[in-house]
Amino acid sequence: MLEHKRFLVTAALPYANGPKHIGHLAGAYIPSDVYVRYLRSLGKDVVFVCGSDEHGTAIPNQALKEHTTPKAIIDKYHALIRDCFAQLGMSFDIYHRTSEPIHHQTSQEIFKTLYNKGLLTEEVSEQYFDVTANTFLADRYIIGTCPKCGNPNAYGDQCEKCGSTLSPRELINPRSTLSGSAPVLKATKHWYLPLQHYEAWLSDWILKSHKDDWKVNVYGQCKSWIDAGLQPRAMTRDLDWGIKVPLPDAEGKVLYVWFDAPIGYISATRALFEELSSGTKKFATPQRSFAGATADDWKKYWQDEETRLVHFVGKDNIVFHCIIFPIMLHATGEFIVPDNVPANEFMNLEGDKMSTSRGWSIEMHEYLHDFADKPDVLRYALLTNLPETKDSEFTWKDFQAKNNNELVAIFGNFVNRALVLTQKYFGNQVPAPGVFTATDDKVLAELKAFPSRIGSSLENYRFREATAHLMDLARTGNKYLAETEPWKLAKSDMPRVGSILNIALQIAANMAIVAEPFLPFTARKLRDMLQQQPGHWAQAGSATLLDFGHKLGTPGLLFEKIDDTVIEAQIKKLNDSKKSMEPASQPGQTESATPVPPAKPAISFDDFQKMDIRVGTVTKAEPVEKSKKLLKLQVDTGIDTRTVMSGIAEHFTPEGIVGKQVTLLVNLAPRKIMGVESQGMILMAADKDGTLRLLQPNEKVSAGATVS
Ligand code: B3M
Ligand code: ZN
Repeated sequence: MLEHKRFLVTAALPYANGPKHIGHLAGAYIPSDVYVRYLRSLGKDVVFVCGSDEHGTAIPNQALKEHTTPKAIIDKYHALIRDCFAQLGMSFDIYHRTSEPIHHQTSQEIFKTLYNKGLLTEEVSEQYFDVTANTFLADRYIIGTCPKCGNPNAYGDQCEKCGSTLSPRELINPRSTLSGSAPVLKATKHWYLPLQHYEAWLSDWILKSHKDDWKVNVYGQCKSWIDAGLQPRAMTRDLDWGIKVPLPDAEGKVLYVWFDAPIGYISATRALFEELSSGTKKFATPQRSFAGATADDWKKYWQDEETRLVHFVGKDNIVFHCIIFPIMLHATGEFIVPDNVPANEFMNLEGDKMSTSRGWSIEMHEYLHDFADKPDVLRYALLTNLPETKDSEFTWKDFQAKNNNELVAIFGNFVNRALVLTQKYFGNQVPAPGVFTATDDKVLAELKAFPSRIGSSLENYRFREATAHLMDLARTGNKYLAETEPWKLAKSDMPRVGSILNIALQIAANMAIVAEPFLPFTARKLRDMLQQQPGHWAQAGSATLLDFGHKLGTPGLLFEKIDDTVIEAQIKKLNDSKKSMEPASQPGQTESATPVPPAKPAISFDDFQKMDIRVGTVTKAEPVEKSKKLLKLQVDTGIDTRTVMSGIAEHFTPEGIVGKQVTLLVNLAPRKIMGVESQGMILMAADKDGTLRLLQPNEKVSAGATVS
């Protein structure tokens, strides 16, 4: 798995346009840090880079909102995010910025290489231009009416109400957010990367070579992009914030943010070696010795086939890291391409999508404000719940449970017992091991197997599984103490007590090594308590990490219980912040004055589970005599075909509804309606004006599919 000579690991460069939340941490950051710390513990030659993404419309957009300059925005959020990462133990060798000159230069060089090789195409197209503000408008600066749902404030790239992806030309009555005026179409020239020319190469590289080692979610996304056929993509934009296009006839044009941002990994590596070789430390935070490094060493990490390049990202970044950036790298003919992109899905929060703008999130700096001494608890709660194969969910209750029932009750408890008993019986010195019993042999054999078990999960990017193995090691230690009960033997057989505690302490010393990638702060505390030097992964599994007679430090608590009141306060804070983000209803505003029925009283999950909701297909529909409202439907529920009387005749014709998929409650007690027995109820959404709409899955599903 790890046969490469050296490793370059990247974590997605966060936009410096606002604080980042724990969903970001779970997506790209914590897993990459664990991976890199593991590699370092193995003694591998690894470089870990990250930094701020400071271009794109997101930055000037935020500046408008905060009534300040883009420069002020990136300075503020770069510092905030960098410091939060540091406090959470992210062990980057450099945390760089894309606003740095070396990055502008590197991006322009790569653009020029592609241009000079004749690989970019020039195209003139019509784009919206704001005459008042005298500028072309990025998609986000145009709003108008959504052609799909009628939302009057849809953006040029997306309608946030119905979720449709849009292009500015689709908006009805477009207007500029800069001046409020209607934009006009104006011709403009851009440089495109013809992605379609690289389809064969991509198929070979991803679809053939990485079918088995890339994660299913990543491979699947790549495959559907490639199967759908690739299109030329503009690599430049009309914008005054960004990296200037390095061509004579490109006034007012900058590089597309997704062109320059991934190059940020290269320029960060370049900056790292420049700083290492010159002895300066502006952005570099080297985590190991780079003795003898030269400024040119960055090339080894980017241009030598013996380097393994791994990009950690969230799922919304997959296409850029698996398709567009690799094409750029490959097309230059100078760079290696990633060996893997172990992208995660999203983490939800207390039953809803995490979103800073809706106030439904836990921002890193907020967590650190309230739990400054608990970075590892968050790391652990996230690691045990990573959205590795599908979206996952963070809840404060789970956070509390992971802390109280696992970190405190298992990990911390084991270590504490071993140390306190040694203090009590052996004056805080490691006792001598005696003759091992069968129980001892068994636990030592188990101990020996742990490092490679944890390591193999990590090498396969299965961080949840690796974290579970780590906790199992602590469990093994606890079980050993529970079985051998040294506290009962203290009166009768002190040498045996010594043996047991020697083994327990060896297990604790092993935990200090293998826990380090996951819980670096805890590992350090544990090493202090054991008075142990930082160890290498290769030493783990051993029963002789601590010598007989070795003097231990002061036993303390590694973790402390978190009370219900603390958790309740967090839940309240979350709900309050959501409320404060909701638009205040102003008298006279028709939109917010529209009455929406109030929420019904809460029901239990069990109540909800009693309902059997299925997707079925209407096979037959007929009017009902003497009823204006009812239709008599035959619905194929997958279980059977049954009759359902539905009050939808004013909204659907019989012909219009036959063949449609519908959602229905199949275990509603049968009722006679107009003399016909109705066996179920079709679910509908009632709009403000009373119009009924069918609830359908967004793609066809098989009949009988359950809804939950
Ligand atoms: N800044 C998007 C994001 O933060 C983007 C990533 C760039 S990675 C080169 O999700
Ligand atoms: Zn819409």
